[in-house]
Amino acid sequence: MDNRTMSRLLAETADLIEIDGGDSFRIRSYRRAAEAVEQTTVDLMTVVGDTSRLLEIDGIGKGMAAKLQTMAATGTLPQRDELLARYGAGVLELLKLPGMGPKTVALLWDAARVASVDQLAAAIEAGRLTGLPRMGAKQIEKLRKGIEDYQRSAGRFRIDVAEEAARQVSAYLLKFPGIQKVTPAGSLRRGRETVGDLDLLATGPGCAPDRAAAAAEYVASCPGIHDIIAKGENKVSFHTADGLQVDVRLLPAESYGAALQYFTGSKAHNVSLRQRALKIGYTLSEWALARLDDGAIVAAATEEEIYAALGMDWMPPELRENLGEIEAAARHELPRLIERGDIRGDLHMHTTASDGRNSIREMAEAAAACGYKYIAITDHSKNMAMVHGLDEKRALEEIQRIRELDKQMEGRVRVFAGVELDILPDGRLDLDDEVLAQMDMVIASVHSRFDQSREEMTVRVLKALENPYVRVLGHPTGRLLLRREPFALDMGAVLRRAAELGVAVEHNAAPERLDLCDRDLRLAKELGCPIIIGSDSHDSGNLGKMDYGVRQLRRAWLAPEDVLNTRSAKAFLAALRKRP
Ligand code: DGT
Ligand code: CA
Ligand code: CA
Ligand code: ZN
Repeated sequence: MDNRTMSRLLAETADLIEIDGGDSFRIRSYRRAAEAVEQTTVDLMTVVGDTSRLLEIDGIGKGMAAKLQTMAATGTLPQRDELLARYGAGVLELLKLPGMGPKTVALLWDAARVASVDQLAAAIEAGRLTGLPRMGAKQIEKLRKGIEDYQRSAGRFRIDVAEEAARQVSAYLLKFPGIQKVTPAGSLRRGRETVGDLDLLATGPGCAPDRAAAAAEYVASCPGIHDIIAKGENKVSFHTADGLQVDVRLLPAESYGAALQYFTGSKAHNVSLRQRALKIGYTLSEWALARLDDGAIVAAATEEEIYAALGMDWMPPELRENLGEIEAAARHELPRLIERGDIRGDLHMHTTASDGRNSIREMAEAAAACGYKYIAITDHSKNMAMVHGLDEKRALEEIQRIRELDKQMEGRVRVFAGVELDILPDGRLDLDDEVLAQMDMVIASVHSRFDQSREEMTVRVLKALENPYVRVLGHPTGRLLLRREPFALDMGAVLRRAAELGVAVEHNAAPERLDLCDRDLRLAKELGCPIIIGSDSHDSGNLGKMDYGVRQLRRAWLAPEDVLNTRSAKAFLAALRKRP
């Protein structure tokens, strides 16, 4: 353990004691020791056995000397561990937010049981900080901004944000005469719901290894660059103003396929693929698939050639996670994955009746323009008071309006009447059965009390499924990517019961949700639970975001027949849970 780490552990312990309302003398002695350890030029690990040497350091007394010895011997501090067990490691993350000290963390913990950045974001979102001492609107806004900045720099970016950045950088790159083609690789090409950094591959006559200098110069002048991380002949890395890292690689056309394969990954897929290549006497690199013995190139220009030379079918990037796709491609048994064009209806959208921005008609027209045959209008129910959710009376009126509009659409797009119905904290539902009985599409969703225990939440959701009018479980984990963790839930139990009852689970395609995730979608299929996809659009311009969801379905190996809304309107309705 180096001095820096020891100093950090001591400082964190001081903060934790302060959060815990501990003795100020103790807090000060930890802080002084942290400073002393930080400042000293002595490498403490080399002298830690000699107490007298430790005591020579200004700021270290007998008690602290013993603590340094404990840290050196065990790599940790019992006082710190104890407090972390009480509050969770998330409080240390909270302390990294701008303007956040132990006193504020203590206040947030006492008043709102907030103990992590995600919980703070959720508490702000839910308005739970309003009215707390020292938490005026200005202060809350500052916290919100701080969280945004923190999360931006702490790491990953949503797929829609990354895709927009890829689009902008690509458009710029393609204006350079020597660049003819730009392809996103990495996690974005594999359709992951978040990306760590953006990998862009560019090729064309100006990208050859020995004459890419001008192209690299051009890349480095891309508008919107915050700082250049690295600049070589064939690779330029930079941050955008939002903090997203972009790696641009310039490649000759003859090895483009090998590079695309390599930089698409995933790493686990590549490792497995390389082993397969070695077994048949080939070596696979970012430049080519070549023979081991004489280095002769076997394939390099396209991915298809490379996979074919390895005895495999080409496979969609969404499958490349080393989850059996290599074996399936070698057996020529890859599934025909679902595509956006297979989706015939969008089953989750809001209108001005609750928190949407468009009318029923506008949503229907937008759906027609997308080529859909049917939609369901699913506004919120009354428990969502802040968005003016529908009570029984308004829900009945909305059903009327939907039926009328459905007639007026004359079959161009069928418009189903539905609701996104709150599952109340005790598992009861938010509208009377008599009203639900008149709807085609009842999506039941959890929108409150995300903090319930796994048992409570599981009982709550299972109870909701038992209502015979519930046909779909909406966004089943409630996650908001990079903002709110999925709530605790026994997913296996819920999906099994849904399968028995014929309740479908939703994949919510809104890019901030993408819920269920790919792994749980695979589980749903395994358990025989019907699956639907909906865009959860709150704006007629958002229907196209369905694409992000389709990519998650593909990552879950789903074929068109695995998803109910690839069927005709009639077949779709027939496949839903039967009403009593
Ligand atoms: P990310 O950026 O964290 O969302 O995930 P990726 O998959 O985009 O990872 P990244 O950007 O580090 O690398 C892009 C691809 O390059 C990765 O999917 C596979 C390939 N790659 C990177 N490093 C290695 C490596 O050490 N070994 C192998 N086999 N492939 C690698
Ligand atoms: Ca990446
Ligand atoms: Ca990268
Ligand atoms: Zn919802």
